[in-house]
Amino acid sequence: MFSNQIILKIGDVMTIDYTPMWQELGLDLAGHEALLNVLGTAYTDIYLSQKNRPEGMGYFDFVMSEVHGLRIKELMDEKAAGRKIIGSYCVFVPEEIVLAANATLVGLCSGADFAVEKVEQFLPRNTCSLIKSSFGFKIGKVCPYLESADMIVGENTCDGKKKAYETLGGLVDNLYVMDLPQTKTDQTKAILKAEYLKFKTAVEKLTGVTVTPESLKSAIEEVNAKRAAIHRLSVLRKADPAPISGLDALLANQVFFYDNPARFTESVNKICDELETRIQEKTGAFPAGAPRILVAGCPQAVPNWKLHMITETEGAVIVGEESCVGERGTRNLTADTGTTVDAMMDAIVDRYFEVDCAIFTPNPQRLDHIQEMVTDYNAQGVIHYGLQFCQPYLMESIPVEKALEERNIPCLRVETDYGMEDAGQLKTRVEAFIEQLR
Ligand code: BJ8
Repeated sequence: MFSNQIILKIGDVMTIDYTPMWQELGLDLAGHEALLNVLGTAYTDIYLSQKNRPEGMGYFDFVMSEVHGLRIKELMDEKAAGRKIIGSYCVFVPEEIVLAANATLVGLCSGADFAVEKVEQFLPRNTCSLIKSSFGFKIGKVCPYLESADMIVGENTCDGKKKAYETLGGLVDNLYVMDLPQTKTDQTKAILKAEYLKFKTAVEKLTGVTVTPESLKSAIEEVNAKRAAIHRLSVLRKADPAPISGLDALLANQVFFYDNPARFTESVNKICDELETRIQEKTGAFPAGAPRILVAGCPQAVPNWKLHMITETEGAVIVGEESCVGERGTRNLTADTGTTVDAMMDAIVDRYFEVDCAIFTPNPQRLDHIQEMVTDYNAQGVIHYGLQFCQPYLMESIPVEKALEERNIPCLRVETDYGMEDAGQLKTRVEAFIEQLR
């Protein structure tokens, strides 16, 4: 896992040395190797040890084994052919605009601790793990996505990110910061449209390609297809027995941000065909009747698999993620009926304005959505996942818990970070919660 190997097809293994590419990107080779070793071990222990996995997960195993190898090589080839790479930290950055201007959007690594001591020279200790991680990957020079990006997009969402981007601007020379509204009114929708138009102009300037009605329509269709495929996978998780583990479904949602969109769509649809057969045959990743849990809260970026691992090791199955690496980020499609760039930009604004991130105030849609998901996915309980020091989601976890309790749906509020120091304590709490659901 995470080695210099390309598996062309089963049984046909070719070794490629990516070191020159990583060197060219300016990665710290020793730090990068240490990171890959940790990731490889974690992936083997957490993912490959699972029982009853769908065969189609072989594709995601392959993607993960090549996440810093073949995928980066593809991006470098795109760059050599004149295409630009844009990195993003948030689902508010519209992939439709990026694709329409002939660029590629990639999610930037922020799911693991790295170079924490150095990071704390730039950020206060009480900053959430996600923000610290994004700095750690930059300062440690271990993220080939970040280093290959021609433009890095930050967004003014929570206070932590807002202020962190001011500092990040001193560490990189290609940061673009997008302003986002924090309330939802007609006026703020107009602000979002103005920001997206500004972003379109910046991307067009970067690529030298003007967005046309044709290119925007085709980009909307491509991103919609990707979202529809991952949503199809989500819907299949409603079955009992669940045809796929929460860990595997989380991985598919994480790969959503890295993979080539067309290939991702095809691979997810293929795995969905397999899951439909499993449902007919009542073959599950977990036995029928296993306690079913919905996870709601902060996004879980690669390789943050901690909560899913702990929960599923205890015998419960996670059936959905109300998260930006999950349904919050993917559930809505962009209307593709517009015929002009302006009409399609309006459709894009409409679509993204529905994202119920906790940075919005008030944010009642999120409470409704969590309850809808509980019903739709037949979840018996909800684990609210909050990263330490994340005020928006930790604040919202209290009304979420209250709303669920009023409906007699048990809710466990978890506040954690990327470290494993609290794994034992977390395991005890999750174990007790699962007992309550049985
Ligand atoms: S749309 S959830 S991806 S902002 S965990 S950095 S909120 S202190 S990540 Fe997010 Fe966009 Fe919203 Fe989604 Fe701040 Fe909280 Fe840290 Fe967070």
